[in-house]
Amino acid sequence: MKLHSTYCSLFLKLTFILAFTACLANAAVHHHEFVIQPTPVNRLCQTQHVMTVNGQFPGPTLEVHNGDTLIIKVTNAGKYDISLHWHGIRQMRNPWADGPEYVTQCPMKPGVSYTYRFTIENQEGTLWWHAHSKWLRATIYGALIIYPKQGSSYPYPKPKREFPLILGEWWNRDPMHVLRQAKITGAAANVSDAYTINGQPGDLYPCSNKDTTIFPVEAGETILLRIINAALNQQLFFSIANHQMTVVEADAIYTKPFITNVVMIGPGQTTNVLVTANQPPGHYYMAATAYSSAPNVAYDNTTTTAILEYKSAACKSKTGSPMRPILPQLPAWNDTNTANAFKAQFRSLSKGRVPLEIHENLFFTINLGLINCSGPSFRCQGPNNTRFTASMNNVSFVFPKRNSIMQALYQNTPGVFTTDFPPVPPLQFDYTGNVSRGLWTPARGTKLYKLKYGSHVQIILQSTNIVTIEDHPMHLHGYHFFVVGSGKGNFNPRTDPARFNLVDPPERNTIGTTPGGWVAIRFVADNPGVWLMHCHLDVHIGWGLAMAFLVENGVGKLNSVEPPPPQLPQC
Ligand SMILES: *[C@@H]1O[C@H](CO)[C@@H](O)[C@H](O)[C@H]1NC(C)=O
Ligand SMILES: *[C@@H]1O[C@H](CO)[C@@H](O)[C@H](O)[C@H]1NC(C)=O
Ligand SMILES: *[C@@H]1O[C@H](CO)[C@@H](O)[C@H](O)[C@H]1NC(C)=O
Ligand SMILES: *[C@@H]1O[C@H](CO)[C@@H](O)[C@H](O)[C@H]1NC(C)=O
Ligand SMILES: *[C@@H]1O[C@H](CO)[C@@H](O)[C@H](O)[C@H]1NC(C)=O
Ligand SMILES: *[C@@H]1O[C@H](CO)[C@@H](O)[C@H](O)[C@H]1NC(C)=O
Ligand SMILES: *[C@@H]1O[C@H](CO)[C@@H](O)[C@H](O)[C@H]1NC(C)=O
Ligand SMILES: [Cu+2]
Repeated sequence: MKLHSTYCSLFLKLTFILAFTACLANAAVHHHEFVIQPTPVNRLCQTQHVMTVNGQFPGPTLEVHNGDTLIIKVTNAGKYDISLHWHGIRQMRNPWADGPEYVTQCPMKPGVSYTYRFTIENQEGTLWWHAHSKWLRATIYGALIIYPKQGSSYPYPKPKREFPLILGEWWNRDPMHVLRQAKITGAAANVSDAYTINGQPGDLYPCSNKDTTIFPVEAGETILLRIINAALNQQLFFSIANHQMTVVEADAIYTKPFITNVVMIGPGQTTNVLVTANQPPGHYYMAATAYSSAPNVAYDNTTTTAILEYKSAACKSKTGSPMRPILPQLPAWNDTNTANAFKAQFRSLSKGRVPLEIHENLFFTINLGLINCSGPSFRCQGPNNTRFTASMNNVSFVFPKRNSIMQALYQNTPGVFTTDFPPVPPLQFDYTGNVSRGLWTPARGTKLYKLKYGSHVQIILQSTNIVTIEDHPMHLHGYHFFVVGSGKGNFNPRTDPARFNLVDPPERNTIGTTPGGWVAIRFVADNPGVWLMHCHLDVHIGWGLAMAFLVENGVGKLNSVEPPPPQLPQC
């Protein structure tokens, strides 16, 4: 037994060295410089001064191969504290490069630079990067495309062309001002004035027509759209007039291909689709509009468009009849059935790695909430003189202010966080029923949940009817998780697990809680560090809809968090 394991570990080490050498032969190191700076951007007939990277909106697209290393020097030449997050990158043993402010690093103050260094390990597909400070990600985001390792290819026919298609949200104000107003009033922040595709609202908005994003195709060819939802606060439906889409990948994991007329995508998620230009040459609108799962909640009801343009039809006017593009039919804003049916089609292409034996059986309620307000009335503009809040398991997450959790952990600084996040709700109630008003106000805290290295974790994310039911796109940093099941109403631990898909469940980094229902996820805690889990609607994370895991080190250096890089920003 002993001999065998020594042999195995020797063998593993050898394979590791061989693989590592092979990697070195092929892997590239990409250097980038990002300067955060105020930039005038003209949209909807007016100019806003918003923060961008290098003056670009959306920001630069990063293109790498699986196995490559990125070294990105970020300089904050703006007026707000900021940090950047490489959304979906696993950052194995390297939480220092993950980015959420006050969690894995202190933000960069104006004038400060910080260099993010990380290597892509066994991930390929579409991810993205964005600011992880306040509402700065409204304008600070870009695509992060990971091609297969040099010499390997996609598990689907190579498309003729590829395009990032980034959905976003635009305010006729500096988004930081919109956030500030909401922080003062306690009410929900103003909804956006437009949605955008690659930064452009499109033909249905004023003063936008001449800049509408165009996706050129040759008749007959198949293209790949790398759809990213970078919107701050809104799930979106996306369709292309007269063209079907074949979903092949989501959140940088290949899926079993399936055909659809509509994609529903939550903030934080990515979805790759193949589109074949098999229609009469012409111009076809690609459009996105809100999927708003909460009844009675204000949302931006506008529609953004781009144009799929057959090259042979390019010279003809896109507006003059009969060439005016056709609009696709989009689902109604509240079409939860279509959203759920779309989500239900995802299957992972590879199978067999789902953890079957569970060591940590967690149950997290995802709650909005209200705080009864006694201050001046301008600060109590939530429903019936309240302020909005949100929580998981009744803990409204408070981001530290004087240190980051990772830095406090590494330096053994007490008083920054505790590790008593509850594994189950402190109180059981009819989660999706009529929740008594007395239960709507959560406690506050910077509470983490500790996980042993390598433990098998299952979490039931249960949406509740506190204030309203809603689809919350829950994002876990540092991991991909298997989505093994979902359903309506309250999770039933006796009957629901029997229906779990443990064969080929999709793997994601962001999944919506079924509105008025639950979703079950599993992962192996093989990445030590502090990893935030939160709702990717920024309006909700600001109210405290977050928690963090502290995944302990395993045995030996290769299973432990790396030492912090030089020049980590200080708070
Ligand atoms: C929010 O919307 C209200 C009503 O339309 C408007 O009066 C206010 O100026 C807006 N605030 C911001 C910060 O955009
Ligand atoms: C969108 O909302 C605005 C104001 O909330 C309303 O006036 C308008 O009719 C709505 N438009 C559509 C297409 O529903
Ligand atoms: C969706 O909203 C419309 C009003 O905009 C309403 O008539 C319809 O009943 C709603 N559908 C569902 C499924 O709630
Ligand atoms: C506000 O108060 C009214 C009247 O008591 C009640 O009908 C309504 O449900 C309350 N709204 C919230 C969100 O508590
Ligand atoms: C919810 O419960 C409260 C009392 O706890 C009651 O006043 C109210 O009518 C109930 N609402 C519904 C829709 O059942
Ligand atoms: C807040 O006020 C409501 C009545 O408006 C009451 O039902 C509830 O218990 C109060 N919550 C707290 C935490 O005081
Ligand atoms: C949350 O905690 C607060 C404060 O301890 C308590 O008043 C409230 O009833 C709790 N609600 C739930 C849903 O556990
Ligand atoms: Cu949310």
